[in-house]
Amino acid sequence: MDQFLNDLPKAELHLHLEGSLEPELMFALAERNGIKLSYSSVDQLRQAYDFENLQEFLDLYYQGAAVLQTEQDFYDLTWAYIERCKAENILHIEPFFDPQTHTERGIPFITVLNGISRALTDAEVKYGISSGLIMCFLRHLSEAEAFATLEQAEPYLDKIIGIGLDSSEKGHPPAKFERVFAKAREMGLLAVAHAGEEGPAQNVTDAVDILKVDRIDHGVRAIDDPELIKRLATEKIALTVCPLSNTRLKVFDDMSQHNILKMLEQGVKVTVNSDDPAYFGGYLTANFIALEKGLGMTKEQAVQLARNSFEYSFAKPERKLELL
Ligand code: ES4
Ligand code: ZN
Repeated sequence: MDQFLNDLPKAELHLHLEGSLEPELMFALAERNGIKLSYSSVDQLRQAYDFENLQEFLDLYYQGAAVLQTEQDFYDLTWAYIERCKAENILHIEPFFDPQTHTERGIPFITVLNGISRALTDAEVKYGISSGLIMCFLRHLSEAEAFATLEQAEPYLDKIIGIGLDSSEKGHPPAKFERVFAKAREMGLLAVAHAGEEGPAQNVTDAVDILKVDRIDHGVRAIDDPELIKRLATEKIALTVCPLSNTRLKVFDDMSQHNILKMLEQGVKVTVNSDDPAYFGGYLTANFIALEKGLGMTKEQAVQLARNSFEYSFAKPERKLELL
């Protein structure tokens, strides 16, 4: 079954590039850039990856991203993820990046974007892996800062297919970014948002109704609102669910408690994703394997989940036909 899940053709629709920064690469980049990390070894750093909630993770994740300085650093980060995609038969990707994490520390937006998009172009040329890059706003920062980020992206809209919303969900509801999302959609960008990860089902409803997103990231708390579950199913609003992330951040106590297959059986268009694989103990195949071991996912369910990842991707119609 493990080999079957690895070889199953898949797309990944919820992956933070900064969350694919493995400790080994973090140490190598720190060395290359003359930065001192507050951990003395890769092992010591890995031991710190023991989180009680989303915020504890985010604190380490933003700290780790500080080693990323040059365009080549962003290239190397993205390329390392693409090599994993190649190894796991991931044919299409829609990765996220958090420009504000970098521009806030003085790294130019274009340095970040050029490094990432050069790697994505190479992925297409060398491996035939198609992609669409999604720029996320940090929801703990202000609306004005999100607008400024959108403005920085404006000359490069050929390199970005959509916007997202991530970071601390509690205290930062979707409505805070209503106007930024409206502007981005006017500019022709697609939209997604993290909602219903740690926050309530209402955030999922609001992301759909107020931000008018094309897809929801996580969305697992939608289960608390049966009418919303029915609506997500009938309106085919897909959820990018991240099983290992949810157990590592204690959204669910144990994989046996996860609701992804329950939602699948209720007709919700759920997909499997790895979120921040360097921090949560596994890439996409590992997430599928965890669902088999923890929830008894069948081969047929795995095939349906992988199919959903193609169907609810933002790939161009002609590419979708090849993938499906
Ligand atoms: C994230 Cl798991 C998760 N949730 C919200 N924001 C994030 N950024 C990176 N990983
Ligand atoms: Zn995420």
